[in-house]
Amino acid sequence: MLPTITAFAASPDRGQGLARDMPVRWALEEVGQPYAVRLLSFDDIKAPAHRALQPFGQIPTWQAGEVALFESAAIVLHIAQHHAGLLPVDAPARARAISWLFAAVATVEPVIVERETMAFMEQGKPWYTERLSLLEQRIHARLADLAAHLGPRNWLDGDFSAGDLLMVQVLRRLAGTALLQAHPLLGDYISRAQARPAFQRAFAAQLAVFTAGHAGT
Ligand code: GTB
Repeated sequence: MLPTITAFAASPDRGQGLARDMPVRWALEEVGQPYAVRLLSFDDIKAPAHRALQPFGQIPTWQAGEVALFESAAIVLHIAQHHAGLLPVDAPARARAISWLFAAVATVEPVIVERETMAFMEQGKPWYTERLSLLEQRIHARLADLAAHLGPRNWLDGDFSAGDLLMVQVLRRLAGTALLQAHPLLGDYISRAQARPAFQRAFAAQLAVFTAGHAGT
């Protein structure tokens, strides 16, 4: 059964692999599972047909047979649980890898997204500079703890896992910022992950959507 995912027909990330179909594509590539993509407009994602799959009117979704899922991390976990390659077989190590998956989206990502949202929505407000600085201090604290854990390891816990995939995807949102440059171990970690052939195939696939949408412009 070929799974079908949804992605933006015209992604606001302009092909940088930051929209949330990217971790799903990457996970599918890691496990060698071919997939189909249904491209949607902003109007499509807010229409009732899509909301039946994704109650918040967002991408991505994942469908295979009777299983329909939303939330990128839940989709990555589902893929990892049903295919070899993204979770250890050993039960304690598997549970730890799942903890890292949740750490990525529940502990590291929220403050990064809060900073992005604030920078977008609150520019010019009297509190802007002070609040930005506070958020950046919180991000630094998370990154410092993550870098301290990573130390000389290649990956968060043993082999590359779904936890690394989501953690790297979260950290990629900070690409090019001083926040990330202050933690070179994390930059190296991202580079190692981005060198994986599965990452490169997923990145190329979502970039091809952007490029096709802008052909001749
Ligand atoms: N928690 C959900 C998940 O992980 O699946 C969040 C899904 C989500 O935020 N989807 C976004 C969406 O559909 C697209 S990816 N938004 C429409 C809406 O909410 O109305 C978010 C995204 C887009 C662009 C960048 N970027 O340019 O860096 C990063 C992330």
